[in-house]
Amino acid sequence: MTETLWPDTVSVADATSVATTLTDALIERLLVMPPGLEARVYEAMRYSALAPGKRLRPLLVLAGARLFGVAQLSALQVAAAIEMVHAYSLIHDDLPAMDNSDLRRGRPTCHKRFDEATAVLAGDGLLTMAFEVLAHPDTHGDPAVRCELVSALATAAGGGGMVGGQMIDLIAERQPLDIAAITRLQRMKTGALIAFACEAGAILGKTASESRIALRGYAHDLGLAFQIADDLLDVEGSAAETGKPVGADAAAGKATFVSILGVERARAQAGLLVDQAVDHLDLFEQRAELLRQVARFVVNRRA
Ligand code: GRG
Repeated sequence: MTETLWPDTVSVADATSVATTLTDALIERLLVMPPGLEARVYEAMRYSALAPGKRLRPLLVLAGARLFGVAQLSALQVAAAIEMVHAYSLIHDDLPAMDNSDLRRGRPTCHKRFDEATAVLAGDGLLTMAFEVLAHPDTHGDPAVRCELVSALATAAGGGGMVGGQMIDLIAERQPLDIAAITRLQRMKTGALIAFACEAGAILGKTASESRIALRGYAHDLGLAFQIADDLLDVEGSAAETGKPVGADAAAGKATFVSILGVERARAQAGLLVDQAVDHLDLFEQRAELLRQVARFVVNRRA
């Protein structure tokens, strides 16, 4: 059971360390290198999915699953699947056709380390494998639960979620967006996947709607706070801290929360969102302390 992963009073750093070790071990196992020529795409998938990132989404899955006493393997399967989708999105986002970025997670991007075609395939491979993992009986004994997870992740990652948000983000380079449009874009681009991570434990635990609504509210505010923090890092952070180029949004002339609100108001808004996120967790009492700490970590992070 996930209860044994860490005590209620665990720090974000210690829980992240556990989440990273266990999720990466499972991804290593799922992405075992085949003997044939297709091994190259597996090498690229492993290169990106196992690169040092924060593993925020796996941490949210495990922390949420723990609230409902979900089996550890079930939660880890979902953690691995969502990190695969996240890694795919970063690989494709870095391609010359999109952000054309050379640095990710402190390393050369996938297309720089391999080549563009391999990077496209590595992203495709990770995206499709995520659904193979969710559909596997190890994820849950009940096929209806597996089906719900597949559907929820597809909705979060697809045209009405991350992919749609990325489309609007590309359009935003040539067309100014107001704050409402930027909020919608970010809720789709980054918020939807974070929301899936927060709700997955409730799906696995076949939980009553009140808990799910609370987690959805938490995720809604957390996702936006996360994005504002990301915008602030793009202005105030360094490549050494974030492991990716900074200043990219301003260079592309893209409107962000920070360019519209200014640094101080954006920071204040992120703080308000975190307070709101935390308020949604009251019904879980002390058991949600880690999720409260994660929300505070998200806005104070330097990477
Ligand atoms: C290509 C379909 C497609 C989507 C790309 C997520 C995304 C959409 C692009 C990433 C660009 C970006 C910097 C978005 C801002 C928020 C974000 C997702 C940052 C990266 O996530 P972290 O900070 O990364 O959790 P690590 O490396 O720590 O996992």
